[in-house]
Amino acid sequence: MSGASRIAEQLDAAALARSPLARPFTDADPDLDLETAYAVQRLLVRARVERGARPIGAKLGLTSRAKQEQMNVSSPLYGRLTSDMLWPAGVPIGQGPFIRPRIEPEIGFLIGEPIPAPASALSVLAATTAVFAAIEIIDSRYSDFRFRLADVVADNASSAGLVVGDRLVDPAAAGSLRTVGCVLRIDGEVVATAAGAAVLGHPAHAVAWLVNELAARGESLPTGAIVLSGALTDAFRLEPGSSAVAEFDGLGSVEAVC
Ligand code: OOG
Ligand code: MG
Repeated sequence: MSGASRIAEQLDAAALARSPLARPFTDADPDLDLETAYAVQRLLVRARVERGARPIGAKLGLTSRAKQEQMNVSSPLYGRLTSDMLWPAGVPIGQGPFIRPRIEPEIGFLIGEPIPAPASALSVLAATTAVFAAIEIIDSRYSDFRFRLADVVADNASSAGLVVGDRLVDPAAAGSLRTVGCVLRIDGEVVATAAGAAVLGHPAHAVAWLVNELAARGESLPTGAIVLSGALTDAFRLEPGSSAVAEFDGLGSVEAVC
């Protein structure tokens, strides 16, 4: 069995059992490389597809300074989203399939046409059918979210779930995503605020980074893909019985209820 298959098997089993791995792989293998880690992601998606899910898009992670500082990892990364990760807005998620979930406010993109590489924020916006408010639910298959870059890439960038707002906004009508304001409330209390520029200067720039990274690995975003451009703020633990609302200027709001 290759290194990637062995790692994928352990991560998949940890997710299914809701039982985190005690140590990240780089503790024993500090040389674990990013290509192996991205190969692990592909195997994890394959396992989900074999269980009936379908790929729906991708997510950026660690695209904001807030998140990089929170996780002590200084490089962006991406992961893959599948249909079994979608949760309806406002409907209690309960424990769901998660170990210790956290929520993040994000700006979502619905991709309407192929984006050639090298991509830019402008070419991404030109190919985007709609932008929308989203809450990403992240979870780590490593105990206490302790990992280095290669570990978290292998763990599909902590992908676990997403809740999507009900307003699809034409990017031309959305105003500048650089200055769009975001307010995150948990149980009514404002816990964080940010602007779109928190995400690599402009959320569309983060999507362009993703397109270019995928192209370097011979991949591309299919038409109809959903892309989460990365958290604007820290991630927050969502306790059972509580509600998180992310509100964005011009994009409306979205609620995740635990
Ligand atoms: C990695 C995933 C981070 C984001 O939006 O920054 C992420 C993690 O913090 O576990 O999804
Ligand atoms: Mg995220």
